[in-house]
Amino acid sequence: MSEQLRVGMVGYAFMGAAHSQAWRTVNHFFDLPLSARMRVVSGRSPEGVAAAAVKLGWESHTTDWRALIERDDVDLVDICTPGDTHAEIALAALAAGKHVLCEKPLANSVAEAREMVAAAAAAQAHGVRAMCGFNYRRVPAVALMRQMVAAGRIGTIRHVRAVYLQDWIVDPSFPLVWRLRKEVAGSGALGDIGAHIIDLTQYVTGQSISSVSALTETFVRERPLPSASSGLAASASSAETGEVTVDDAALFLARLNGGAIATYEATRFATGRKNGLRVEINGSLGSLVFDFERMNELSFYDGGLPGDEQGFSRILVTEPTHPYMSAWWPAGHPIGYEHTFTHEMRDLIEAIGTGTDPAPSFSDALQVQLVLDAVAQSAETSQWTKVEEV
Ligand code: 4PW
Repeated sequence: MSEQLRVGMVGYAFMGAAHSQAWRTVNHFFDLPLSARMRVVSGRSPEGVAAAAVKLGWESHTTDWRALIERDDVDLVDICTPGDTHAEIALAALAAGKHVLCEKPLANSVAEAREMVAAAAAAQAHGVRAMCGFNYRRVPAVALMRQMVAAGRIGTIRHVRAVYLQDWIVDPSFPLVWRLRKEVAGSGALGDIGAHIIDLTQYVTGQSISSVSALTETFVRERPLPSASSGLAASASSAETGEVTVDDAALFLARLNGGAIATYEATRFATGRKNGLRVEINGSLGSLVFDFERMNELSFYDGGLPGDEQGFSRILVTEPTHPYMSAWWPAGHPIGYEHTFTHEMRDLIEAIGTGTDPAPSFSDALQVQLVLDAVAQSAETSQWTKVEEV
């Protein structure tokens, strides 16, 4: 029996459920230096958190996240709350000497993110680790894409084309849930889903976004107030309305510091697209394409093949030799969305257990925050905007 990593999770909605599944599963499939134990979950509603603890598999529950952090039997604090509370919870956890996993985007502002990076650096001196949860990095096909780019299989990168398309707020009567309020969410499609494709493309290419030219739009500016706010799934609403204070869509052009040029589109108004994350990279020797709707595949165009053999080929990323896949099923058996979180916990436990720094670090996540900030600024000023250095 390996040593335990005792987890306290704050928040139990969509992300909380995804993280719980991963904590429950990770040691049953991966051989790791530490064994995750789901000690306590916290949430604001006493009935809600009690029910969530039973349903999601937590040993105990509390309505007080500060008490959760103070507990001697908690080694790691997993933050699954809306963005407006990330900084406060992470700073308190790091000060208490707890490892931290924080959902993306890291914070609601660059200032908060900088404070979190400083706190993580100070805690690291005492062996405390901090990571931000960009789960799409952990899709095996995405990890393979990064390996192939690094191995030079598509040569020098010229173009990056990234979209993250959803449609859950197309209906103007959809209520004003927390994701549509700037003071809670920080931004709209930009930070919620744009942050994913920013992180993913930088991770895969090994290049950072250095400048952007952006536009954002809010198509529906007033929405009914929700009678019960429940993130993406809210349904019932009241007759009273409130102002939407975030972007519905964000589009931008970018230059990457390795010479590539890129386009990004993040929207919640792509009617018919439920969770359409697609990234295409064109290099001097070939191209790679990842589409989350076919997450167990990677498309590869090898320009080095004889002309009459050229064309996009489909790599089925289901072999034990592919990243993360040896832990799962025999060759040819696909995996799903939830596995990305299990892989996230795997990487984090491995790092903590071996005393190394997990990625993406808070500093990596601050860099994404700086891109988000530059995009918002560029949209506001209609000017090309440089991304500040970390
Ligand atoms: O992190 C993202 C969420 O905030 C998710 O991967 C998809 O977009 C689903 O909900 C939002």
